[in-house]
Amino acid sequence: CAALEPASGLPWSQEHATAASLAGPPGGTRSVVSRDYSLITPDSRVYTGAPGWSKASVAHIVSPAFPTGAAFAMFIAEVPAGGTCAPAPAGHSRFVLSLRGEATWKTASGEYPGADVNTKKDVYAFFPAHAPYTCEAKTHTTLLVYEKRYDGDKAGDDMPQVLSGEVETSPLLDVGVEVFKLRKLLPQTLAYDFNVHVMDFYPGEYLKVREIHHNQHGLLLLTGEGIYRLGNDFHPVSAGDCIYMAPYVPQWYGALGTNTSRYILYKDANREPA
Ligand code: UGY
Ligand code: MN
Repeated sequence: CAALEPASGLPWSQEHATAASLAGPPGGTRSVVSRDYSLITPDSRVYTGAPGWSKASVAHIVSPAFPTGAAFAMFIAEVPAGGTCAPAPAGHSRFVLSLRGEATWKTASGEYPGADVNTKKDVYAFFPAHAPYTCEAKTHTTLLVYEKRYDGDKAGDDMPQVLSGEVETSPLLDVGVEVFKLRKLLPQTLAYDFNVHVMDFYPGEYLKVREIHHNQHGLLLLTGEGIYRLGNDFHPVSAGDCIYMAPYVPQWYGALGTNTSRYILYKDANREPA
């Protein structure tokens, strides 16, 4: 079936893999999957066609298939020029961050006038579960995608909206005792049942709080390198690495190297622990 043909072109993540780890010993990888977290480095990613997407290939990083389940999905999609995306599964919201390339997103039949979105590198977009849309790549685009079945129970009449913006122009937020720079890309209101954080650390900076919390995370390290603590394990990490954190897994990051570490993460929010 044509829709399941893999994309042409070198996946973004395998460009990282060439430098980071494909040159290492055969069979060696920093990737690890444990009961309550996974670290998936670029050399371990497996791309496949995805139903309803044309020309595209996706690497699933987080999904309900994780041994202890996951409340959301995270994947990286490679969509060559002219390729199209399927919408999120029925009842699911979708957040995308463009890692490179350009794409247009149109909501169905003008139902949400003015809500059409163009994505290019570092532009993000959010599509609520009730707003169907189509997507076409103008140039080869690489997308980080988060999807979650929408829990509207607490939202009342406050409906989530189609949103988009640029990471860099999204405002910096107060971080209390912490030192990293923090952006939250979605509104902190009951209409939204998760948020997406972007966090920047200069080399030598680290999380003051050795976090343990009920919320799940799906993280992509966009730039830099450092040490990620997951449970009792300390992992060297570098740009391109992805991490899933299950509820209550101890977590901590220390930035090393010479470049700013920037990571993006999914965090369920605005609901009681379920
Ligand atoms: O908001 C958070 O839970 C975030 N600070 N966690 C993390 O960076 N691992
Ligand atoms: Mn956290």
